[in-house]
Amino acid sequence: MAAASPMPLAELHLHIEGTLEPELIFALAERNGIELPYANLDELRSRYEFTDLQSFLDLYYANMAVLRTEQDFADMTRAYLARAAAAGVRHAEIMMDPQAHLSRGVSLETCVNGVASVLATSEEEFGVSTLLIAAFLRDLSEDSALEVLEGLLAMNAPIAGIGLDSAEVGNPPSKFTRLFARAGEAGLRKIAHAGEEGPPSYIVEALDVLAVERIDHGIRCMEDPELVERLVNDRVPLTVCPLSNVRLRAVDMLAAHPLPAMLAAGLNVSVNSDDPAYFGGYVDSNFAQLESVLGLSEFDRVRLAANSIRSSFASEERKQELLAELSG
Ligand code: ES4
Ligand code: ZN
Repeated sequence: MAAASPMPLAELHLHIEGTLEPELIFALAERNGIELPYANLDELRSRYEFTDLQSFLDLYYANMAVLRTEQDFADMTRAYLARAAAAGVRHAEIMMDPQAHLSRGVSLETCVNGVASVLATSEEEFGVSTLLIAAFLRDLSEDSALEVLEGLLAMNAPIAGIGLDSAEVGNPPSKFTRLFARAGEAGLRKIAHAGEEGPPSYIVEALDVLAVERIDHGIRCMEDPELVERLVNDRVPLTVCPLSNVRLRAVDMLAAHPLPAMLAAGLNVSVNSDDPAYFGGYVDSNFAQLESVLGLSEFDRVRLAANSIRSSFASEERKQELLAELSG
């Protein structure tokens, strides 16, 4: 008997550089003549134990050294789409970190075109409609972000929106007021990581100062009942990443994850994989572990999938198509 086809959903919180699997890191290092500081796969895998967000970011940025050519970015993107399609992902809004490549001497054209060339045919090739989101590193300056955004606009990069990621604490949303205003003028969608390690006030700032439409993570909203009420009333989407939160110790263990409380509060939450090559699994593994550890019901799973589709930036037509598939 064939395996049941997975539930259709949208993945809204995914860093393409976080899909770089250890095997591909070794293959690209070999192809590009790059010497890795690990003798073998097991030695690399032994580094995947994180104590907080920064300890992960250090390895995440270091491993990007193997991404040199358009082909490298394209191969990474193709591998993600194949894996995501198997997990039930039918629409993906994919973040990339251009500044993490520019700082290594890789041009905007190389990194953006490498990813975008594969996204252009993702629906035909993988059955996954896609959008590209340029994320900016909040531990760098706003001027750096503005310069890169202008570069993306000048090259007519096929981006649907901008995001804000990297080291959160000490880098509040208000640091990027001009960046988000400029993105708005350019007609781009706006999202930001907030309330992952940072306090609930960063979520408020992202909404009030940056006018974001969606919050990445947002789990720390649960510490502020007034904020929860606002997020529920305004149906603000929160793209939650359970395995990421456990691996980066934002929560102690999956059994203690706030997702069930967030659902019970009526928040518009979805389940996403964040950096699946680093956190122990793609979106299907996130769901499987939620089911086994938290006893997530069929009702909640369908609600989470519907939330992901409705909270996406896909066309109304595509949303209806996927919602019909979900209920069919
Ligand atoms: C990230 Cl989990 C997470 N948080 C913040 N920034 C990131 N970049 C890649 N993954
Ligand atoms: Zn993230």
